[in-house]
Amino acid sequence: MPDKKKPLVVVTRKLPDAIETRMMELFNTRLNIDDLPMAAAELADAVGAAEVLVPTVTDRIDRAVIEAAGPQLKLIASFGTGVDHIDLAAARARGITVTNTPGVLTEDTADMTMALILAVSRRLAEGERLVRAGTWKGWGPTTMLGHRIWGKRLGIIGLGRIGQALARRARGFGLAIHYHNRRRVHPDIEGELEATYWESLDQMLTRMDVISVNCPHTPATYHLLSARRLELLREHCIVVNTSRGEVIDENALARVLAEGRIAGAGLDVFEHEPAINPKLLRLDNVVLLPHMGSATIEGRLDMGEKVIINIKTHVDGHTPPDRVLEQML
Ligand code: 8YV
Repeated sequence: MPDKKKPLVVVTRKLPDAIETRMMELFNTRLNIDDLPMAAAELADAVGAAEVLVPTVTDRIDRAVIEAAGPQLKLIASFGTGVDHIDLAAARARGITVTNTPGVLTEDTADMTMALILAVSRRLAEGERLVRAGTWKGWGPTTMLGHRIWGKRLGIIGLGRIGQALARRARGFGLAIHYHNRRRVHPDIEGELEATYWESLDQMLTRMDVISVNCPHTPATYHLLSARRLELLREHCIVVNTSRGEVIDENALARVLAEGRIAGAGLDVFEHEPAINPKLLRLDNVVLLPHMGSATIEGRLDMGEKVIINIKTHVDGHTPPDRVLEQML
């Protein structure tokens, strides 16, 4: 018999065992052991019964799904930091609280961003493909030459938690930090990072050697790196993105890369995941990763712990620590 006092929690994807076990102990938890992403009809079914829904980035929790929810659905406790897959306004209108898992994937995502900067500049993926293809003819003085990053300029779009963690790493690699943000960060942070602020994104783009996208995807940042802005980049510039594919006009990016108007790109996220723009697949100067910026065992456990704390505090009648409000974005 399910315990009446425990809320029904529906989890849409397979989470780490330790997290699922704890959720089973604390709540009436419905797991998705097979890990097959739920179709829209299954999501509608889930919100028809659940008191708490635990979705991930792969679930589109749009207005239609939220309108299918029964009055018992009170909390969407997302497993992840980005919330662009959830219609926050629709949730608010129905009195549904939304939470996420910020902070715990900052360092891992910053590591992956740095790895992409290095991989593209020093042609890591190309070199690996050469060795594995068995076509490597041995060392040569002019073969596989990349570009030095020491002494170059890194322009960070979005100097939030992940952007700052990237900046700290990048300084160790000799990169000068520049950034564009909606709001200028506190002078202490600017001082620590020796960061130069650009109110005008256009102005920053024309001057950088590396551009990293670290802002969330919101209506205001959709195609922020538009075709026009990509044209502003210098020929030797590389672009990396570990945030959301939608922040870059992916077609335009593929075009400037193919035409050699910029030097390369490192992408962990895509506009239509898991579909990859076929034009990108044909390019050697692009490193493509399957959205694994936060994919560490430690990070996933921390994310799960945050989900549990958010659910537990909400169920106990308190404001969950990671409540997301539209005005925060
Ligand atoms: C997560 C992410 O793994 O948290 C985010 O915003 O992009 C990812 O790194 C994913 O969202 C899990 O739902």
